[in-house]
Amino acid sequence: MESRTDWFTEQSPLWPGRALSLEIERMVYRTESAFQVIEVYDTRCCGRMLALDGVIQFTEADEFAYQEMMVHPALFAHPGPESVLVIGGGDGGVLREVARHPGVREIHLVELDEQVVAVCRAFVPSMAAGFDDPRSHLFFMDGVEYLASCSRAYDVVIVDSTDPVGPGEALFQPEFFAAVSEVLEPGGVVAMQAESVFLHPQWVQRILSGLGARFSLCAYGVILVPTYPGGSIGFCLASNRVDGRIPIRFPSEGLQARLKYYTPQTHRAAFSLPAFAERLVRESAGQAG
Ligand code: SPM
Repeated sequence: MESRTDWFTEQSPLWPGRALSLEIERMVYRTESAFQVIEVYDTRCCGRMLALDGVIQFTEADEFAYQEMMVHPALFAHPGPESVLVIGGGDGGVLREVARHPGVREIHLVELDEQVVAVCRAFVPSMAAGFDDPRSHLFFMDGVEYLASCSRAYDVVIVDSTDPVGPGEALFQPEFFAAVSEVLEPGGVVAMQAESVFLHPQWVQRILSGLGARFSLCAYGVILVPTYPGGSIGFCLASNRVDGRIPIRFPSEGLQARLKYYTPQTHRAAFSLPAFAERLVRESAGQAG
């Protein structure tokens, strides 16, 4: 008897010669926005999944790892963040985590593609919870343009980008890092999606030296995410005053009980790197400026 199985296979020029495949139960939704192909699937092993231009952005099974670590290390390393800017992050996951911080008074999210927000609101309510928080304000525009016209500063800026091909490319340029530094309070912290040190060390180097040219403290950490290629992704914390590797505030008991990845221990541990990665970070710091 013949049985037919459908698989979603993720391929990208950023990781040539390898692919990640997930078995699909059904396609939930597919559309082509002005910027990209947006697809939502139900997978056999990892719940609902969002892909943009064929690249997995999250699955329900492990999205908490990325969202929590893109947010909580930056916010718990800062003495008292009240204003947060999220660039990208149209699926809402990062916003959801920021909204868990009672001390944060305003959260601005700048997303290029309004359709990503609409699709996640409609099909992935677990990710979209933060959109309805009264502290959240959404701006549908290019992040680079938003920064150019921005006349205020934020305590924390989080760059939750896609990969540096397609619409996300502009968010990995030196001009973008400079613009981010202009909208950050002097004691502020930047958290940036910083790719995999195993898969594309050249991009990691570029991000670190680019941020290093603007910020005196720049740290690279690793997040375990089984449904990203290579099973992990990096993030960078940059600041002129704050050492992002060290939590100086801690989740309340209630918040900690709801978190699935972040603890003060995983915060510190994320920055304990394998030797080759440590060397890469050191070399990148040497190239900054
Ligand atoms: N809020 C979730 C959005 C995810 N943004 C990052 C997606 C990166 C996908 N590619 C991973 C490639 C691994 N180097």
